[in-house]
Amino acid sequence: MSAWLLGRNEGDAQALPALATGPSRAGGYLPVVTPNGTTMAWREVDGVKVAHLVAASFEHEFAPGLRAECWGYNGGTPGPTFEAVEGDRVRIYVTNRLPEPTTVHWHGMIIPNGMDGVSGLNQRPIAPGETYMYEFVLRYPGTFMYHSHYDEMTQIALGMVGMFIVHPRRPRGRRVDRDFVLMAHEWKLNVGARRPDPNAMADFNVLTFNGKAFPATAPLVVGRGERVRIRLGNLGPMDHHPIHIHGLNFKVTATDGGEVPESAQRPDTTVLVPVGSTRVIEFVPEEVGDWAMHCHMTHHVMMQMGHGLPNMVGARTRTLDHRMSRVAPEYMSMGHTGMGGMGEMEMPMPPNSLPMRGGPGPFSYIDMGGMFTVLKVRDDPQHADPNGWFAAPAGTVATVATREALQRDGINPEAGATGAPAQTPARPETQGR
Ligand SMILES: [Cu+2]
Repeated sequence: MSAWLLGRNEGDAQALPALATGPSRAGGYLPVVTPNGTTMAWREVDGVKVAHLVAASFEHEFAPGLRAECWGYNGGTPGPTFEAVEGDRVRIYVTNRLPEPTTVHWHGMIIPNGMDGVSGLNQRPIAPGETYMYEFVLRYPGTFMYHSHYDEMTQIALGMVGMFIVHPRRPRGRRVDRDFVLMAHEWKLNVGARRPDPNAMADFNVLTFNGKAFPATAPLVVGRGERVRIRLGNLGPMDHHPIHIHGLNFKVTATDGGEVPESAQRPDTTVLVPVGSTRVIEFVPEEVGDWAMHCHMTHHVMMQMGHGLPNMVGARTRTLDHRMSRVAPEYMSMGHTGMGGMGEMEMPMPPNSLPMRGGPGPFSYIDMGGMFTVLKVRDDPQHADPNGWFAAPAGTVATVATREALQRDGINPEAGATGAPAQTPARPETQGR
């Protein structure tokens, strides 16, 4: 990575790039962090920032135990995050090592038409083995993306996506202390399959942030009182993702179309990130802890096994289990009391598959997986262990109600919600009588 990439907002002139000639570079910028990902390295040639993208197939790990042959850039999906400054001239070489042609489109950028990358419309597709050159000036700052624009259904579904951040030449708006890039994606990977299915139009079963499904998503560690920016992007095939963060509220400060005027920013706790869009959110967390950050679509915090199951909730399974035991002694009906806890069961799994959800947590199994990560707000983020859990002060964790507390507050667990005796006692049908 070039030294100038380390320039920060503090205006440290020593950290500035050699080609920083204009006064506007004097501010430098705070580099973005792409959890589980990488930042593209530039080479400077006569004042132009030069980079090389290689489109190829590679083996990608969504989470330990789940791998697939994906397509992407420089061995990653998403590809490396581009990061540059408004006004920069960039020259990006694209080598195609895929078995079919490809192109790269610079999503949201206003550049000469012939650089826009739409196969057939703006250029001839890049044949396998060829290297093309894109060159343009980054006229506007913002949070943009890049992706294939040839055989989009296949290539985007297989992972040909990435983010492109352009910092303003003259820093403006409120300075942030943390700046993250998170790209949502969705995949259809049949249990035991080696490749994601690009023909899927629904029923995606692996949901990812920056190519990883929880528990493989790296947590975001931030400080209490810090101003945090998260640049969300979505180039999944079909689904919009309502991204929700616990323990704080944020404002959408920009999209891939530009900045949102302050007068139009409203507080929110969930932001919908439509396919083909970026949403930039900013917030200042005031409460320390481990806060969930996830897509709020319940099927997007599931893994492969959580889909396509028969509805067993409330089923009386005793007879079924008895009959099945004659042909399959190991057989055990599941899901008739609800599906919580399924992810943590020690069950034999088919090769290359993950249970329906989840990962280990500090109290018990966390039964969300997929598009889920943890925002770790700490008083001392510099020294926080990213893998460590929040140590909650005594008396601040929900726990079982004591008899004394129940009596003190006049709560009768046997009574209905209104305090009147319950009309229907808990039904024993789930016991399979
Ligand atoms: Cu979602």
